[in-house]
Amino acid sequence: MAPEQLIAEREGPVTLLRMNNPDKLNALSPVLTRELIEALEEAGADRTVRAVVLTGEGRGFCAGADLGTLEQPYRRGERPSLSAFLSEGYNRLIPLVTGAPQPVVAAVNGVAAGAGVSLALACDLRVASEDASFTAAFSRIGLVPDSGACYLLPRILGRARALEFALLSERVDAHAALAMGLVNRVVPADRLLQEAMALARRLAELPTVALALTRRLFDETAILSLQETLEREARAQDEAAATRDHLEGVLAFLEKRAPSFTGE
Ligand code: T3D
Repeated sequence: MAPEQLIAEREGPVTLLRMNNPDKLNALSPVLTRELIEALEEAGADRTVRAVVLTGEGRGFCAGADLGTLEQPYRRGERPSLSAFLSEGYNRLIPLVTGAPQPVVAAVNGVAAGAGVSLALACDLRVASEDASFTAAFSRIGLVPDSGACYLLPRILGRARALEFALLSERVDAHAALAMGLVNRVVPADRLLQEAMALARRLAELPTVALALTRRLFDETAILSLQETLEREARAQDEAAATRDHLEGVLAFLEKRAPSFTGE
């Protein structure tokens, strides 16, 4: 069945995923969540995909959970389990981003709220349009940050800034987001996709396995001692060293030429 709320395109080694539920600022409806999961599973299984770019259609990047899905049960006085909803949806989606075998770049075109911020934070790098903005949003509706935000926000912003962002749910514009370290770079709106794709193409030329292992080490070692970190690094180094790209990198250096990485 053709995707309804996600447009997936392939440009050479880069897969471009456009969330396409613009009337709701790309809120994560059950359909969009499922389609994102399927598209990321597909990209993850394809070794020729060397980078992924995630963006939104219209004026939103992603407004988080589709609150419309809660309207009917809440008006009927029912309180469906949100943890069950999370387990089936976002808790499957986020690890597909943070654990993708290739780098994932968020091209944040507009507002990101709630789980939409979590989704952007789960990506390896964030390029924001000057029109982008960010709000935790959870506290405004009496919820706690979810979809990995409690892990990602303090690590990316530091505890004090993360708490301010999460507790107050103020709307932070693109330049303030850059100053906070929430995004890696800000570009004019009309250049966003061009810049994000150029960054993705650059990443796609790098040794993909080593990049994914680097990200995994950063995530795993955050809660480990230095000694445990040294051991994890050594084990991962054996995995990286077994790749063709490692061999190519060393030989290229010794032969004083540019390396040609293939992701193998
Ligand atoms: O199951 C669970 O819910 C648990 C999981 C929770 C994870 C979460 O993500 S909780 C947080 C959910 N998200 C929010 O609370 C954000 C809600 N939206 C907003 O606060 C604002 O819309 C924004 C700050 C994102 C943008 O504001 P603004 O003024 O630029 O746009 P707007 O006019 O509010 O929104 C435009 C339309 O999008 C509007 O529809 P309409 O009136 O034109 O028909 C609005 O209702 C719709 N929309 C925006 N966000 C959502 C949404 N529709 C459904 N769900 C949304 N999250």
